[in-house]
Amino acid sequence: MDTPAETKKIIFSGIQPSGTLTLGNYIGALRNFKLLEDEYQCIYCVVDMHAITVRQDPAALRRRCLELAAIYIASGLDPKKNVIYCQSHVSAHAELAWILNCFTYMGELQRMTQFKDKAQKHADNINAGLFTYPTLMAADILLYQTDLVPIGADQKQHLELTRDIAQRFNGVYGDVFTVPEGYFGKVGSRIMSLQDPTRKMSKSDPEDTFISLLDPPDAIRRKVRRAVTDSEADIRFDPANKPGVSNLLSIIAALTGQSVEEAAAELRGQGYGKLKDRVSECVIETLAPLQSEHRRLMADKAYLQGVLTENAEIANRMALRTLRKVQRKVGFAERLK
Ligand code: ATP
Ligand code: LTN
Repeated sequence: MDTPAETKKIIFSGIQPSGTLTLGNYIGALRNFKLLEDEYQCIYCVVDMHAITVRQDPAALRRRCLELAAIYIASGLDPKKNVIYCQSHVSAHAELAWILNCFTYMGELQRMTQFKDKAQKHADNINAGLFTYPTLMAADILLYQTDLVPIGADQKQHLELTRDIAQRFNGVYGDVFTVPEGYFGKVGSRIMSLQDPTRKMSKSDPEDTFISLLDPPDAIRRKVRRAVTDSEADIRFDPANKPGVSNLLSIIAALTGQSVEEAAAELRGQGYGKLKDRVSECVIETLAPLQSEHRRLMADKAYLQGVLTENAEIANRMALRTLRKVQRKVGFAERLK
């Protein structure tokens, strides 16, 4: 693939290699990545620089970067049509992030709920990277003149901030950045933890709170069977009063294409055991082809490394166009080469 055609609109999204992806990542983000593959030029990034805002084991992080690239491909994304690469391989991300830091207010960053959550979870390591995480995310998106960003509901606030930064910068220097829109799936844009259905499912939480995309069928059945519900026996979608049951219904709806009401109607009167069996069945069926393709890809690391290298070159060419323009606009000394 050459530098992508200029006529197509751009999609950009990223996932952190901070653990094995969860069913929440899949339903909220990954499965939407493929929907617009033909209409848009899609760029999917392994955001390893974001991942180190929380302490990572180096060997595990390196392995998970390849694992995530394999998951992107196993979910059906063709690496010849989609630009799949690692954030740290394209230095323009860090360079633009610095400039955008100078266009972002402390007060804006202090309001970010992800920062507040993570600062609480990692009270011993509230580093500056965790605080400025959203300006790096803004750089990721704005570097590629992105039109659309498929993400889960938890990232809406970061996307709003990205739009504000872009508009602020454009207000000073003219139309430098495309102002991106979010793309949220109709159901499942916030899948909740199996153990605490008032919190979102997260890949860096304890094992029994999430279903991993690579969990074998027996682990999926076990985790779903232990999922927290409530003391009634009524199967209905009511997130405020029945968060656990509603979460399970959202999973079924997202994976079958049914509405949550249809999923509830089909199971009405059958008890939570049957509801859970249905969830496990849908999840196992959805993940089986992804898992076997992932296994096949992980056995060929040279291929994965080749994909990442080639695509980083394409991403780099695209990103530099924006970065050079931004550097000129803010008044950095001219480069002769
Ligand atoms: P971490 O726990 O390390 O912060 P995470 O599981 O929250 O990670 P990210 O890599 O931050 O995952 O997110 C990747 C994508 O998945 C984002 O678009 C995010 O909005 C989406 N996502 C994450 N968790 C959920 C969830 N529980 N439900 C729906 N979408 C989700
Ligand atoms: N911040 C996101 C991951 C992320 C991202 C991005 C998503 C980093 N850069 C650019 C979309 C576009 C998260 O924590 N889920």
